[in-house]
Amino acid sequence: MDTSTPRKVEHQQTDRGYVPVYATGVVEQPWSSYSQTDHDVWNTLYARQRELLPGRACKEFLEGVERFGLGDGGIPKFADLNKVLAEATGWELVAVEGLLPDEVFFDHLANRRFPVSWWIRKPDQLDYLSEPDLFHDLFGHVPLLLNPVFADYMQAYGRGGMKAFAIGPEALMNLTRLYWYTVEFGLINTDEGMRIYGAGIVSSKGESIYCLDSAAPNRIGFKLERVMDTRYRIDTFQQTYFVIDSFEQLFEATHPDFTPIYARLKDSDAHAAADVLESDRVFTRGTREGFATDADT
Ligand code: HBI
Ligand code: FE
Repeated sequence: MDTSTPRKVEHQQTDRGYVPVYATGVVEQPWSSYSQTDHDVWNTLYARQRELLPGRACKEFLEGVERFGLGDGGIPKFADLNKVLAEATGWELVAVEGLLPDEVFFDHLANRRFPVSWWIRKPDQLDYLSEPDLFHDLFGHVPLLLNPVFADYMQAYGRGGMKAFAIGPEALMNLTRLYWYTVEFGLINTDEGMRIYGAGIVSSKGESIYCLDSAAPNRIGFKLERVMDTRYRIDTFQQTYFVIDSFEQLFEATHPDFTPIYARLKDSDAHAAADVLESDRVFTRGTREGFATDADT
């Protein structure tokens, strides 16, 4: 494990605003240095979401939370979680300082390593912070890595990211939108009804409620090119949620070569986050109540 002190290489405009980005960033989880306040923040956020998510999050996510024992009290040790994860799907958590350059991030995913920020937010940041912290990454992203199909999707996404990075910034933007509308803010249809699987939602109390209960946002059936060609917002709840029918559908969407798709999308004006198209499979057309009207990302 490269534990060299990560250098802040620059501040980078990312999908969470303008945040420091680290060259490599892989460090040891400094578990013994967490304060009681840090453990209390984890326990508070965990208890809040554990109370809220049954009936909202998909069962695969809730099963993952239980299998990891994320609620056993205090911040979990990555080494303990990695024993469970390695055996289940061959993934490994690596502790990082924070957001990584896209190509570094993709390389981790392509090699079944998931970067998890080692630090946790402060008590006065319970409801919003600009960068992904330990709770967002660990509670939000890691439970689904126990699901073999979703784990395969995440690796395929990383491989796709490496290719998109080599093609250029427009391809990368298309792929970042795919991550945003699935891994971060995705919904899934189940026999019990629409459920959440996106990490950005399950790690947020407000959006865990809003994404299913509010009449304001659209909920539209997932289609790869539609998602890749749709802008998003980083500063508000989502204006559109895309809904998959299964994780198999998501994984199969990554099978074709994306190069011709990038070529088709290169000259098209991306759709606004709130748009609904004639060709959309519309589950709910939002009222747009409270929507910001300034430009999307
Ligand atoms: N780095 N550590 C970390 N975690 C992320 O979620 C992350 C990242 N770098 C880039 C990135 N996400 C986004 O560009 C994704 O949309 C690819
Ligand atoms: Fe995330």
